[in-house]
Amino acid sequence: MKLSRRHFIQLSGLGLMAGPTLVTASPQTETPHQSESGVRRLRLVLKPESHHWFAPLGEPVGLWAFDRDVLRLRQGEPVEIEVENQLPDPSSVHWHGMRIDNPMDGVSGLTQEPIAPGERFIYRFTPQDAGTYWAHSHHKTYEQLARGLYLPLIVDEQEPVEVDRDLVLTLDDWRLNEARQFDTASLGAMHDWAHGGRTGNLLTVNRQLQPRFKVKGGERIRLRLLNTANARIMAVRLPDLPSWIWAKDGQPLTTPRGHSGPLLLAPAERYDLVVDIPAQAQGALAIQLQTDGAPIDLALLQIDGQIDGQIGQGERDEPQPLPANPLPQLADQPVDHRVQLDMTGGAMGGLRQAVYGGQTLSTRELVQNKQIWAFNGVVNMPEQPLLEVRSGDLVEVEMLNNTRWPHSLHLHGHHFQSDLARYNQGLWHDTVVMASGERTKIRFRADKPGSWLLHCHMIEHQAAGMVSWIRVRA
Ligand SMILES: [Cu+2]
Repeated sequence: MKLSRRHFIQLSGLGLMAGPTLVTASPQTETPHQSESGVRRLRLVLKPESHHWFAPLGEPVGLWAFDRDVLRLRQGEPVEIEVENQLPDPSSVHWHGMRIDNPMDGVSGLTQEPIAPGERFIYRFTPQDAGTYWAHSHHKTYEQLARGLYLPLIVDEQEPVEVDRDLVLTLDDWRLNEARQFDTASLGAMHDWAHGGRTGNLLTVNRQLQPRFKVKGGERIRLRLLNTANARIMAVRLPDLPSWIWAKDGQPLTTPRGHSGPLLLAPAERYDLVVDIPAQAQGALAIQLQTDGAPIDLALLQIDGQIDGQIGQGERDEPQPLPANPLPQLADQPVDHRVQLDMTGGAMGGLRQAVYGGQTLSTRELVQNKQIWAFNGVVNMPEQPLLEVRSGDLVEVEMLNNTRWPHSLHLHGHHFQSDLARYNQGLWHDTVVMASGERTKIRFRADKPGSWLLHCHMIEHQAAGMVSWIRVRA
């Protein structure tokens, strides 16, 4: 079975009748608060969502949020982020795609204790890589992510990149009930966990319905796309304009690649694109989600005049590559460790038994424990890591998707390369999507000591078993 449109569940028109929201400005870099030591100090609050953005029904029910829309950091600038938990439940913050020290990785139960309600935790790190990342809860993630506990995280290059506009589009879907409220009753539903995960019936961009982004004719735009959905793989159709892929999962391509057609974003994947708006463009240009039926408008680029001067009047030169990040290189090096990761289970997967908590259980017993997916015959976190390596070792993991479902595999703390034909060779990833029956070899240099998760980012699959870890010794 290939990744096909039948994975994209038909959306109802629920909520999409609401009027579009006009977005007038792109998120700005906030004023830095630097201490004398040169460390920038920030505070983030996890809290219940205070305003309703999808239905005018008074107080929102069950939605959670960070207390800002976007977090912008600067490459190479040390940062100290105090996270305060004002939620009724414990939580933690994972900095997805950031190559930082293991104790700052934010995985509750592995790299830290969860932050209790009313408590704080200070995350300290220095962003090594510029690019598009995100922060999200890594505690009971299937629930907290669905409730909205995520935040786009932009790391600005040390020298500004030349574009006329920088837009961040955070794509998500939400499941609403018949009262058009966030559906809390179905959180943790086993049917979702055993199938394609929790998909929603309402699409948003930056937590808004069909926002309009003002742009000008002649502009060159950096368009950052990020899929924060729990489980929905999105095929995004861009307006038919000169476009290039500039970066994947934060990491620049050596040569920007011209792009047309739908762009597939599995949960947690990001793309940075360059999009040139023709000088004479008018009206609104739609960014759409491809579905089984008619495409759905996710957001609109609203043309609002033209930029001044000569630049942008004609076709522009192809974009230069973004400055490279200091990734450890892989080319022409002998592999130190090879290991297989065999994915089994799920609905129609024929899983008979698997090891859970050190015991071999039948499928029925597994389901009683809400477990149904296995890595190498083990469901959920094994006591022993998938692999134990030394810092500096080159690692190859051969991943086989022996299930009937696609999966979005994420490795913490490292970027890797994959030989999947779907992706351009040489691309770096922290997350790749694998179709049913597919296999890929991923390679990375384990350069950070600690315990690093490897899990499916269709996050119900992680909750129901698809998670392991790698130990890197100093
Ligand atoms: Cu999965």
